[in-house]
Amino acid sequence: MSLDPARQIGDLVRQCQTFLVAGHYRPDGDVLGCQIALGLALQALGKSVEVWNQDGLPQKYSFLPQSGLLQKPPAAPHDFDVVLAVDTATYERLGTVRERIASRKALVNIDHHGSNERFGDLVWVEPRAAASAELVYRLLRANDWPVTADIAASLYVGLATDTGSFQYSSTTPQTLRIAAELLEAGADGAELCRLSFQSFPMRRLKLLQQVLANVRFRCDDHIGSFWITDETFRQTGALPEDTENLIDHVRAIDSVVAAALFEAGRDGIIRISLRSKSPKVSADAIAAKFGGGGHPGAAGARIEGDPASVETAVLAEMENAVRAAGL
Ligand SMILES: [Mn+2]
Repeated sequence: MSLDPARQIGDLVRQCQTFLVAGHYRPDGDVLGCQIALGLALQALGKSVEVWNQDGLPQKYSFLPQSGLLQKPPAAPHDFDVVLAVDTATYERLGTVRERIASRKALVNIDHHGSNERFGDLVWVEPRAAASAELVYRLLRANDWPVTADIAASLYVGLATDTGSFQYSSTTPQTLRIAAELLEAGADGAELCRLSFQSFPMRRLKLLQQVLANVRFRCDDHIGSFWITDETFRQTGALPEDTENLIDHVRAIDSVVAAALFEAGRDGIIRISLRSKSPKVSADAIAAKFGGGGHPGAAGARIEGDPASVETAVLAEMENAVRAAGL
């Protein structure tokens, strides 16, 4: 007999006192919304809570209510009863947060990535959820924990950003029902979308100008790709956090089926972001060939190697996938 994971996690929370809410580095709206919402919910239950992300809070998301709750991990390791990892497909993706956990009695893994490695003592992975925010919402509801207006706003941002404003095929009736309940709980949908999608710093436009001037198409314009390098950041004054969703401008071209962003870092690692618009082309299957993962519509990988060879190999896999789909 398997218990409802939301109830199981609830039982564990009721028995424990000190918590860490952790999430993946290079944070996006979903992981940040989930981390803050869970942190607020645990605080409301009278628990002692830390909310840590290796990269801290990106400036772009400082509008999230009570966002100061989310901190970079401190230098000295802490002891916890429970570590909750949200929206994090592999334990490695917690980054430096891992080193600041001196001890933990239990590790809980709440996520919606199909590629999740199922690490931890209590694992709740639902690839059909459009965002981890759906799972966090269900966790709160299943245990009758209050969904305050601030919690609702955080989770709404998670849903809206991971679904591209409810456009992607990951959006289900349940996604929209949860979104509706979050609005009823006090989230201001229009305002949160304005802050998430209509409030970019000017430097991101400079980045976009440079990116758009350098997009390359192949395979009958079904594949679009571009590079971002240190040089790009230097010339535009943009920050790594400004690259979130840039790839959507390439994805949005009618002929494009699959899009790739290549990012060369100082560490010799090439970070690739992949998007697919066709149910016949799985971005996560392509990413998996390079040790990465994600969702059918959006995935990524980190590859060590020479930039030109990595680009050639990834584009070849994308072309195979597009051709195999008969496109
Ligand atoms: Mn997510």
